[in-house]
Amino acid sequence: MDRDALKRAAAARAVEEIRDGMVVGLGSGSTAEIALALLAERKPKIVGVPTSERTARLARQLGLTLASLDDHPVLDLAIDGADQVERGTLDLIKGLGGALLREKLVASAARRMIVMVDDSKLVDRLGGIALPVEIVAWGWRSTLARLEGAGLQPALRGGGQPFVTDGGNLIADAHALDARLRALTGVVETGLFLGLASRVIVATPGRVKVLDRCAR
Ligand code: A5P
Repeated sequence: MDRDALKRAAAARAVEEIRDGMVVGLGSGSTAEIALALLAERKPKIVGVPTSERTARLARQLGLTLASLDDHPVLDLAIDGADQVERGTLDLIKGLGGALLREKLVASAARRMIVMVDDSKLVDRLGGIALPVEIVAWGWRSTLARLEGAGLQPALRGGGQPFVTDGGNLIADAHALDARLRALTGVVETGLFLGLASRVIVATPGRVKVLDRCAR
């Protein structure tokens, strides 16, 4: 089974949980986009809150009704992909697509967050991949130096042509995990999603597993 088929299997299972009348956070990334297409086929009576301009454009093309997080500060559900999922805790690394700030705002506003992944994303312990860190564009060199000083070995995403987020910020990919780095001046948000996923749907060849987070 190829990776896209696994993403589709996970997305299909997540979409089953969406009911008419819900306000649903719409994630970003390739798996979330597959879920959007599957959702739109059902012509659901939902309101979607997109986590990126790209997702908003696609959702509009698919005929989904959209609103902003300001219109709906509390959502019934958010569905999204992830770059890594820790078994047991269901903590996540997100942001490879650069939408982590809005994704985290939407996930934090949702009563439940359902994450869709293929089994390659499931790990015993988060790490071994870059942690995306969204930083303020103004004075970014100074912020990058602060991240460097904290031992995070950051690399500005895009290098000479920096990647700019929907919020007008930049992304530094850090090579160490540290939940405290949010406290550094110039850091807007990180891709560490701790305690946010309620359920993770993991597609493996031949089987879709549903992992639920236990209360801590
Ligand atoms: C977007 O910023 C990310 O957080 C994505 O949700 C994450 O990178 C997963 O993307 P894929 O579904 O494309 O793997």
